[in-house]
Amino acid sequence: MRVDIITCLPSLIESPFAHSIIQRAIAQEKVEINIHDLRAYATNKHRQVDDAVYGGGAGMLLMIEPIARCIDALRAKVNYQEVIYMAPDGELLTQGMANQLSLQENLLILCGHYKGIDERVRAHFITREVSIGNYVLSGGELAAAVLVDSVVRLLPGVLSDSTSALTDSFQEDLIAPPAYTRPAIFRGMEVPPVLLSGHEKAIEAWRYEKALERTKERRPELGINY
Ligand code: 6GU
Repeated sequence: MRVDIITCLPSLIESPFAHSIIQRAIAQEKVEINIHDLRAYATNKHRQVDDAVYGGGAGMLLMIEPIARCIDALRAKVNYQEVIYMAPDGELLTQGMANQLSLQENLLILCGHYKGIDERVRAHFITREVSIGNYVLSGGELAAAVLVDSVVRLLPGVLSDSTSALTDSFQEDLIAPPAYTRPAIFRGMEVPPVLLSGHEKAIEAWRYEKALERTKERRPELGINY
């Protein structure tokens, strides 16, 4: 997979990709992540990428011209299945959306200011708008990092145990069951004995039951029909 990210704050979004699972996915060439500084596509000598809103009002909007130049330059080389704009009023990111995006070859992601971008960008360049939740962030960068993380970890070969993505919370609309590691007893707190029993079938049944219980208790809206 190839992911291109357009931002006017490149350093804000570099670090999340420089660690752990995503860093390894990049090193193993399962994904290529390219960050593009919008300022490099500015047209005036001040490298201006935002301007005041027509009609008045507070805040600055990202201008269409640098964005169009940047997207055009990228599109001349790469065929993107989706051109995503990170926006608080976009479609809510779900595990289902991450699964679907993980099947694509090339994604282009545009991060905006919190006041947003010129509406003509949304109308003419963007194929999909994504939000990571019902709260407002100061820009799209952190949201883009969340989106990319949720997608890249699903790419084949990225997680060492290939089944572990399938047992995540939210796959199958279930919350993951409780999990334990050594020691078996800590200050009198015991690990459920079934997990130490070695009975694979019994363990699987226990985990499924706990996953159902947890989902009902914590996130009943996720419910599949039990
Ligand atoms: Cl994608 N952007 C911003 N600015 N705020 C958000 C968001 C995105 N998702 C939730 N809040």
